[in-house]
Parts: sequence; structure tokens; C-alpha cells
Amino acid sequence: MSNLILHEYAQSGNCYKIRLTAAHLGIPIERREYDIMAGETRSPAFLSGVNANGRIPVLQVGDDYLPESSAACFYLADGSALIPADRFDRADMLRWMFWEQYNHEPNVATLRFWYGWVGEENLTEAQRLLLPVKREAGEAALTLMDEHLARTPFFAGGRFSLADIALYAYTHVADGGGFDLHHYPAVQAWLDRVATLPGHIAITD
Ligand SMILES: N[C@@H](CCC(=O)N[C@@H](CS)C(=O)NCC(=O)O)C(=O)O
Repeated sequence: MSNLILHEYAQSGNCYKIRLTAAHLGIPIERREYDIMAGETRSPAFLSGVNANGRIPVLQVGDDYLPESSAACFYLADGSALIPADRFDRADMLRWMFWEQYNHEPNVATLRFWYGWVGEENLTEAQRLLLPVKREAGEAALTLMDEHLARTPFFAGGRFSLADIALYAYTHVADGGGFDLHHYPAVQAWLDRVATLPGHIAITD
């Protein structure tokens, strides 16, 4: 594999997904930190050289740049046991990763960011109006996860996969967005299951 550099903001769950995938696979990655609160991913150099979309994470593979956390995890895990061999299970893993990006992250992670980084007092009027909408959608996502995990130990194919990594990243810190995980016992049991797997690393590592 070419030399790998992760352009990141370490506390971002999206960046953690890539580090966690690499840790499970024993793949070494060089890390380069950007201060998103200071707009470092919006500089002309970043936009023209790293990601025209102005966001981290970006996995640099040799001279090529791969934005989007799910794509980067898939690149690292291609051909490994983190991606199910069965055709249906592989598609089902992708289903949960797409769902994470559309139904989970924009609610669970956004509230964590608004409360923990922006600060409630600094929210715009538009953001303030969205607070109950995102709370309800985040709770719906956690409820759906809880119902699924009451029936199966992991998200896809009954085994630990990238779907679990993608969903673990922001779920385990959902309390930062004001979500009470005690309401979701199957999610809590799954979080413990994931955190005790060999190769696991914390978001702070
Ligand atoms: N869908 C993208 C989301 C990337 C994203 O939203 N990154 C945020 C941090 S988690 C960011 O770079 N924010 C800084 C900015 O928008 O300026 C992924 O999964 O990688």
C-alpha cells in the first residue's frame, strides 16, 4: 500500500472512523491535524490541494486524495474481514454506512458539534429552530439502531464490519449532543462489545 496520510481534526468522529479501521487492520497512518474552528480546511491551499469540498477527513494515498470517511474506510478495508465476503451482507454493510451519513451523523454528530464546539449561545436563529428537529431525528436513529441490535450482535452479516465502525464513531459520544444512551440498552451492549474487541482504539488515542 502507498504511503498513507490522514488529514484530520482528531476529535471528529468521521476522522476517528478511519483511525479505528486502520487500527483494526494494523495499518500505520501518518496524521496531519487541521483546526476546523479556525477555518484551516477552507484555506485556498487546502481547497486546491487537499479537498475542494473544504472538509476533513481526507485520506491521502501517495499523491492521491480521498475525501469522505466511508470511502476512506472502504479503501483501507478492501479485501479484509471488515468487509463481508457474502454479496448481500456486503451491500447490507453499505446500507448502514449510507444510513449513518444521512439519518444519524447529521443529527447525532451535529448536535454534539453545536453544543460542544459552537456553544448553544452562539447558534444562529436557523440552527436554534433546528434543535428539536435534530433531537427528534437523532432519537429516531438511535431507536432504529436499538431495535436492530436487539436481534443481532453487529449491524451486517452478524459480524463486526465497517458498518459497526461507522456507527460506533458518533454513537459512543452521543451524550455530547444531549442524547441519553440509557434509553437504548441494545445500543449500549453493542458499544461495549465493539470497545472490547482486539485492535480497538479510543477516539482520544
Ligand atoms: N461526509 C463527510 C463529512 C465531512 C465533514 O463534515 N467534516 C467536518 C468535520 S466532521 C468538517 O470538515 N468541518 C469543517 C468545515 O466544514 O469547515 C465524511 O464522512 O467524511
